[in-house]
Amino acid sequence: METRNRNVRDRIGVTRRTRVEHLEPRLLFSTVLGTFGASAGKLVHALPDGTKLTFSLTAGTGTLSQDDAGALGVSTTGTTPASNLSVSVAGKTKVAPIGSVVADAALGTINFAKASLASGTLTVAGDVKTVTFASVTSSAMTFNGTAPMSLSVGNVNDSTIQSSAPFTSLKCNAFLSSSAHVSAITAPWIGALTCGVGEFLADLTLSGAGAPGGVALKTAKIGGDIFHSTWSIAGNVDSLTVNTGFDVGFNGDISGNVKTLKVGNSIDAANLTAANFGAVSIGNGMSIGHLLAGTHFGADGVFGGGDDTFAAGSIGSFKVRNSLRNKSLVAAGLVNPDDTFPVDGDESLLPGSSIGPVSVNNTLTADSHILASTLPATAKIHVSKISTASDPRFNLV
Ligand SMILES: [Ca+2]
Repeated sequence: METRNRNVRDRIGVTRRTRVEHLEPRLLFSTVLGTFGASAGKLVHALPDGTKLTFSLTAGTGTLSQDDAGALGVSTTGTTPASNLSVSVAGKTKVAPIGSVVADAALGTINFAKASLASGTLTVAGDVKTVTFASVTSSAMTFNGTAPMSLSVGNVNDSTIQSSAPFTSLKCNAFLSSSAHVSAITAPWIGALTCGVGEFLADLTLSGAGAPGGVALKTAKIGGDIFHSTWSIAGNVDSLTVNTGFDVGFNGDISGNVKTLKVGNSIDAANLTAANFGAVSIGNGMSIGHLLAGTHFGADGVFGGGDDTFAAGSIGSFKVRNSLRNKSLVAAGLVNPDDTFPVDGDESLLPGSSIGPVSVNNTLTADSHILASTLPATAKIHVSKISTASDPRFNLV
């Protein structure tokens, strides 16, 4: 093994210097290990370490196969919305890797809480009510139904979830991505998006199609940091709670209104826009952060780039427990013709835009701005009430 690894490294070294080697696409042959289901009963499969996997399906027929690389695949046929597909795991291996799950019709549940989808695919042709995995790594999940469903995916890494069905609930512990825009979630709408303590690095695209009351994201509770990702949400967001914050490389464009935005730590080198914000509170502060009401980021989905559009907007209230620093900008109804920041004198403020009560517990640096055509007469900065009309930080340069 030592020798082989060294050879691989040597070969990579040579390849980098001399040429790009094109590998033949590898065809994996798969062997059927057995069937399970309503008439076939349960199927027990032993992993090389003796761990027993027991597959069951309550209506329809399942087939377990293994490709020549050793990856297990599950396919089902003849299922109905009452079909429950599950695997139990007993032995040394606590979470069994599964390479693929393919259902050619609707299912009730896929209970793979003791399995990980690993370097593979999951495809459900029809509706499915509940899907549970312990983890998902380097995989693509595709849901082709239309009925609302719930999905729990544990720890996710470098994976995509593409769904024509909305999620009443989408839960993860972490949603990582080894580089920007590898992990992604695409769906019509999400009722409750919950990500535990881990980072949430997936691009998030919600079309808002069929969203009840136009609410594309009802509640989001994200424990860890959010960065190097793009959110594009067509519709309203009721409650967006981010325990850590938005960080470098994040752009979020929400076409509708955000009722409540709570950021536990900070908005740093990140950009978030919505038609209107209600109450905004930030536990720490903002640094090179942009929070904009009325702006939309255009076709590129990101702040700037010459394609942003500007409309009137409002921020109900804005509260920061620490400081706004490093050219941070909080604005409602800002027009920025050259679409470049920081504010440099060509901007204007659309009438009918407003920011409500403002409170910054520590510092609002001279290079940071809070801007709207209508501002409260005074704002609380540190221990003082300052007049917004005469303070350059509340006025265009
Ligand atoms: Ca843009």
